Amino acid sequence: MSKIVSFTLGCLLLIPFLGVSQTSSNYTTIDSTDTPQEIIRKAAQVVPSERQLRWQKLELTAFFHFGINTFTNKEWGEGNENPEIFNPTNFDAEQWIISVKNGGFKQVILTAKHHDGFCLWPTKTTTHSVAISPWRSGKGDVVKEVADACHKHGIGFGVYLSPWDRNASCYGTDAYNDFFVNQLTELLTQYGQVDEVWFDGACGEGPNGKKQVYDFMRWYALIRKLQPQAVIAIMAPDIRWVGTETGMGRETEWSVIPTSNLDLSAIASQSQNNVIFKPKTDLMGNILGSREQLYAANGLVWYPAETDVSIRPGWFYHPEEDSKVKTAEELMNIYLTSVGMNSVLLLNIPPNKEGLIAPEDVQSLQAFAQLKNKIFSEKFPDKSTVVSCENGVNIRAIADQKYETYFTTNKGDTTTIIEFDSKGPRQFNLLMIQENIMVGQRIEHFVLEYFDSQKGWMPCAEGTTVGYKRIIKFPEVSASGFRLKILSSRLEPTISEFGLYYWK
Ligand code: FUL
Repeated sequence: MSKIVSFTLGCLLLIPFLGVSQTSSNYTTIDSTDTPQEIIRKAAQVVPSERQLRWQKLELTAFFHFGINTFTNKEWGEGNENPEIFNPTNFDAEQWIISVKNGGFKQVILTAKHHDGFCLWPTKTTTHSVAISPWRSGKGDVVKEVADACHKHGIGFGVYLSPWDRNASCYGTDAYNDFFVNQLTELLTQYGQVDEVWFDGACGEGPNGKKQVYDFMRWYALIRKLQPQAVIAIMAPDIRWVGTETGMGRETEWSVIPTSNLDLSAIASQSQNNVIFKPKTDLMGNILGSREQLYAANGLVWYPAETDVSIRPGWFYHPEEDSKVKTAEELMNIYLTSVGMNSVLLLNIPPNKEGLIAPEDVQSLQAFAQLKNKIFSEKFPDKSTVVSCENGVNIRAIADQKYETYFTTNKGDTTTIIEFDSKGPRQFNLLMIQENIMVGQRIEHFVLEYFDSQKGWMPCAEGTTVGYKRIIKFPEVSASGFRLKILSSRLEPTISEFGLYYWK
């Protein structure tokens, strides 16, 4: 019988530091001789690359859909719009960046070119750009001003460059790949550090339209060479689309998913820093990385989800949607179903015709930040909580507010129970758990219980995967005893942070 370790969280200064160094890889191959147990063990040790980890920790990123559509009041341009209609009257990139920064957002992505082909920077590749617009007499550069504002305010900067281009005459021919590489090169060499490059999969050409074979591998190699720290998202190797545009993630969200039809030997011959493949696999299913799915794979890769959604019904600004901006409460619910479901939120906030984030959106972002801070500032367990655990080390780390330090079970134990006694009733309706993904994603099933003096231990929240962050909203309970039961894991589970909160 293992010894029960029990103490209050008061003496936090004595916490031993359990540091982690990243030595493992963000992919692994599966050999034909691997047993199911061996495959699961391998999956539990796949970790994010450094650039994936940095991105995951951002939690909140913002999208700016801005361009010719802002002036035609459309969602998809035709590609034949007159650049003279692009004329923001009061353009202020710093106002965009300050607005999202005040909302708690850490990185932004600008639509440097949407499907209509209009470029927000004075590119040498086409005349269809800001350079022949009346804005700043053709001397303006939206990409530069947004990039400069990001760098000034310590916000990550990313670019969206639409592969589908309805304006470029070479679209549909081999020459388009050169054209695209030239556009990418300009974006990646003229504006300082770029932290994310976003390739949209959308193409509305239809069966009789132009057919373009994109040279993705060439594009990825170029990005790795010019901006090695940048994550490449969506039609890309580092980050996948979650599969919805509503802000809804998956209940069971594994960041390690199977790969198939891939030349894994080519991948294995490179270091993880140079991995430039795009997993060919179904990304729309309810569960992408179950045990059964892993057994059938020839490789496993860390490929985390990004949840993109707009603060308004459309991606671009439309004045008639000013009254439909999502409220702070709606944004909070989206936070719970995106970041709280092991994903990063990419929230679109479209600037208006003036070239500003509209007051409705600014107000909503600010109210969201206030609400979020209010909910998560009252933390439990706190100094007076008694915590006990049967089998594990470093239990105090779950409340030290340091992601890198973590609790884990004794070798070979894939389940555990952690008990909390608040010495008096406390009311909660939110559960937050973080695994230390720097050693892998492992937890498969957990339940939170509270102690009822009449009925004994009663469940109040239950979940499957945790990953970087899992938040569950449950009907409020008031109790002084709580316990977290980890019922199943792929390897010794870890917990970096744990908390119960109350959203009134
Ligand atoms: C889609 C595009 O077609 C939309 O216009 C928008 O850019 C969205 C983020 O991705 O695929």
